[in-house]
Amino acid sequence: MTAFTLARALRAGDTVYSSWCTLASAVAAETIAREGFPAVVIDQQHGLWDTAAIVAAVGALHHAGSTPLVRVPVGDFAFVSRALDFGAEAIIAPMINTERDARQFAAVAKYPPLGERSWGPQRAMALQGKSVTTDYLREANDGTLTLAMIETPTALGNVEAIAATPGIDALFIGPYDLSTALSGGTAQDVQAAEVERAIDRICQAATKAGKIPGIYCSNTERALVLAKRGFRFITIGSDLGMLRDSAAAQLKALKS
Ligand code: 3PY
Ligand code: MG
Repeated sequence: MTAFTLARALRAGDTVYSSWCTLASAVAAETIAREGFPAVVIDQQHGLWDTAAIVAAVGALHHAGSTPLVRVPVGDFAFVSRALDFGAEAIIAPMINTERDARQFAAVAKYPPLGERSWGPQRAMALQGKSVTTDYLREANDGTLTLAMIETPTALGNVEAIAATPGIDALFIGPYDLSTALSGGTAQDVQAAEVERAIDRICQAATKAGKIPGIYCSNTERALVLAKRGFRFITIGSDLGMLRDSAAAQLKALKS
């Protein structure tokens, strides 16, 4: 049973590698978790998830002993509290460009006095085996995580203010949007020099503010490199990518 274990590990300074799911399949997410991933992101921004599938996947991940995170669509602050109520223990919010965006995000994710999250975590409490409301209330602000995505030049310019915002626990880099924007829409090179400089700058800003630096990676080699550069919450690939790569490898082997 995961009772705020991701937040505890990251706040203690651990490095955590997470999987990432887009396929709207609770069974696929659970299968990945049962291989031992301590955390799995349910991507509602670009993934195929509807609400019922998210509820099922959050439950399945808890039962598999892995922490469910949800990435909400851009600006969908109402879904932040809903996903936490469903039992997600961390929320990734894309395109957090300003301190105002960061404050709005923190407000819906954290209970008073830090924010104004509305009360109603019955499903989250059930998944954690909690029956006393004040037990959840006392632990939730620290036990759940807000990851603000830094993935535009505007966000880069405001990164220190976003990192300093109370209630924001982590900065999470979207390297593909960042490289698209920094190249003026001409490239998707997440290792271009200016992207690499931005990545290190964001990592430093998070660390300096006492926040967790996080980033999306497309493969394990890159994940290990970025862990050495200071990142502590690192997501790798996606369920769709794993399926495609595995099918391609099988077909290649059959033809050779
Ligand atoms: C990006 O690279 O822009 C992302 O949002 C990663 O999912
Ligand atoms: Mg993005």
